[in-house]
Amino acid sequence: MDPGHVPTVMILAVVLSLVGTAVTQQHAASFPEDFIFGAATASYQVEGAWNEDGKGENIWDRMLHEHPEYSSNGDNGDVACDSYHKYQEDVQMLKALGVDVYRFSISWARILPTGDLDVINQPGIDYYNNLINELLANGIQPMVTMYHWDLPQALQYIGGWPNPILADYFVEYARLLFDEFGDRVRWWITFNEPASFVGGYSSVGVAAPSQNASGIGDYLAAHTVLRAHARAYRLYDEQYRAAQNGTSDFFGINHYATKFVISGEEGISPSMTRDTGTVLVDTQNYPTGFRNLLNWIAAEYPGYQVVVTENGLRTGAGINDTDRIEYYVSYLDAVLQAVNTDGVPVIGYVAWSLMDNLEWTGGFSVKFGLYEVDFDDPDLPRTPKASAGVMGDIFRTKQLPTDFLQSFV
Ligand code: IFM
Repeated sequence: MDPGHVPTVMILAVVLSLVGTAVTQQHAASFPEDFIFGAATASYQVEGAWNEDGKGENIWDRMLHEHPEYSSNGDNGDVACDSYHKYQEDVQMLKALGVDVYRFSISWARILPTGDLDVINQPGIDYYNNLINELLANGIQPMVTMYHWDLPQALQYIGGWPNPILADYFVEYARLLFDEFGDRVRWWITFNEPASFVGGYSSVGVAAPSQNASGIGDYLAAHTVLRAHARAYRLYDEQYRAAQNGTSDFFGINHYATKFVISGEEGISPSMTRDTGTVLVDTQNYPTGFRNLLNWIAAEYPGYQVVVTENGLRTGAGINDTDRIEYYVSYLDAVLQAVNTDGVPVIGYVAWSLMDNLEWTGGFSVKFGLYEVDFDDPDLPRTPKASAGVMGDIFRTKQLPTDFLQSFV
């Protein structure tokens, strides 16, 4: 979700001047030759075809059908960007951007409509095979998120993530993904932003499945997710890694903004918010905060390569998105300083998002895309924004435009 919802880095009792946060230091503006660039989406946000070709219902389908009032303008993912039918066009957009990887997620209910292996939906498997093959044919590596918030509704009927048995279901789902796609997928991500989606068990109307069990359901869900992650990792490590490649583990981090907090208590009791013992003072786009965070990760998790799996800016409509360009260039400069000056082993960066899409309950009016999607036109045409041009140059040359950097010092 947007920076208002996603805890990123918390700094206690820090007062920082945000004036002049742009680049003032001298440093090389080139990323390493083998640095990986990409763009991201997620199944519910772009695929549409919510009930086509045997796909099962998921918890976001259910919530936004039953409660259209939970989302801006009653928007939902029934059609979204129609990437289920337009994936070839999406791949051409990625190719035009010059990306090395495309990060997308698999809709669990599209391949397992009831959540388990009783029913395997071959058209769903075919869809992801076609997408992966199309990417590879165009020189783009798939980076696959196994779970980006769209749990099969059938598994919510048995309690969803707070039920520990969900870890068993997830491992069997993971095994199917490794079996079906692992011969071509080198990048696997188990869960996107667990801290966000377990929030679906702590409040109503913010995230699916919209269950009000604050301070209990979200913790139980988080526990199951941690176990599911660990078990899927072990499964891959022990049964697939040797046969499918010689890959290495990486630390994936999504980052949007820096939060400034002070000690204190806020939020209802019980709640995760209250348990943090912090009060949010401010949220800012502050690239130096990201550089600090990357340094913290390197110190806390030594030996792991780091991939920035999401970073981006929400804006309003329009293709002359200079605010997005400023955001991306200044954040990429922070990454570059972390790599070249601080020696943090960041090996890749994935922009959120390839195109405008359904920003969950924020609907379609919140824009994150490098490509504009015209949601008023039934053909859902895509148009590159100004940011697509600048990011395409960065992705292809692995260089930051220093003239642009200087322009907002
Ligand atoms: O759109 C979301 C994405 O699904 C998860 N990370 C944050 C993005 C922007 O809010």
